[in-house]
Amino acid sequence: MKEKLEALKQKALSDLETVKDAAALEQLRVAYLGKKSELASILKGMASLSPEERPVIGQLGNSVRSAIEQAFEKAKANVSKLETEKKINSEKLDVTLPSKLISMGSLHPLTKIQSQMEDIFLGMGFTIAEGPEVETDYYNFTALNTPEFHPARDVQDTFYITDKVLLRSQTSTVQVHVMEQNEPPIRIISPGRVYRSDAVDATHSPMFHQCEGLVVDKGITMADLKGTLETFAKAMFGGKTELRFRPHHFPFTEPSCEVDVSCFVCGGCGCSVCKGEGWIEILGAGMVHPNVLRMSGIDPEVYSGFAFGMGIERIVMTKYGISDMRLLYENDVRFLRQF
Ligand code: 2U9
Repeated sequence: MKEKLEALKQKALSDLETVKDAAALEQLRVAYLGKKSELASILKGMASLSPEERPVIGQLGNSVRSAIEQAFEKAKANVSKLETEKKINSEKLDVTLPSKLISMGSLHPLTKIQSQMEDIFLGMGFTIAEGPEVETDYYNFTALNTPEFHPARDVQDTFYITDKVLLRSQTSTVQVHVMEQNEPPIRIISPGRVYRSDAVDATHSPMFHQCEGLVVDKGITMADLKGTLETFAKAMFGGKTELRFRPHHFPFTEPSCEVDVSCFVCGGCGCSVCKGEGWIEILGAGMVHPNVLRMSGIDPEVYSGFAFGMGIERIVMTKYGISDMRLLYENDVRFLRQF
């Protein structure tokens, strides 16, 4: 029995030393240490031994078991190491391989210019005000000194949802809400989408973008308007830009003007961008009409203000030399990739 146990131990240790994977290791565990293993049956057969032999064989049996157990633990650690190495090798990653090309998007030119405008006005202490694109005719026209049947409603003809509800034709609607809800001082810009009942062509679209501005406080004059717009124009078109103010008429401002910048391409000598004029029209502006202030609950005897409005498409087209507005809405990546 002694020899049998010794032989069993030698065989188990040599098998465990060469085992390479977890499944084979489990088979060895069952074969050498399991309930139905040879060792178990030898130890069971000890009952038939003489009382002198029993403790000797018992002790030997136990030492064989613990030797096999120890060898098993060692083999287990070895197998786990081998399997980790195998996994690492099979999942090897070559970090030096060239990566898949990620195509980078870019901001739409309208978004780009709008955020440049926002940055410039934020830098001058303005805040950005937003409001709904669906409005009542009161906020779009009446509150802006353009009552029902006023001819100025025609030039801003828009899309009506009902008799009184429409798509805003200017973002001034937002500024009326701000005046109703806040005491001056007010210093806001309102960029956003506006709608007009216009047929599509190279310079018209039934939807376009505006950036309007409004300042209301005590003692605001045309000088504040000129200074603010000059700072804006220099930041937008370059430090050498000069402004030209031409008298104009808007129902919501009095006096009103249109504003041109000296051509940022030729500097004013005349070129194809300014069509030989030396000047490019960029916006309309004026001192807020006293009726407009009064209708929104601001006393024109105490406060005055200036306002301005510009079409973002127009600025984008002049800055980038785009001759057809439709390109801005077609989402052709060959066009958009250029910005
Ligand atoms: C309030 C009072 C007055 C906003 C102004 C203009 C002049 C203007 C046009 C530019 C090109 C519209 O997009 S466009 O067609 N806008 O010329 N807008 S003054 O005046 C306001 C705004 C809000 C309460």
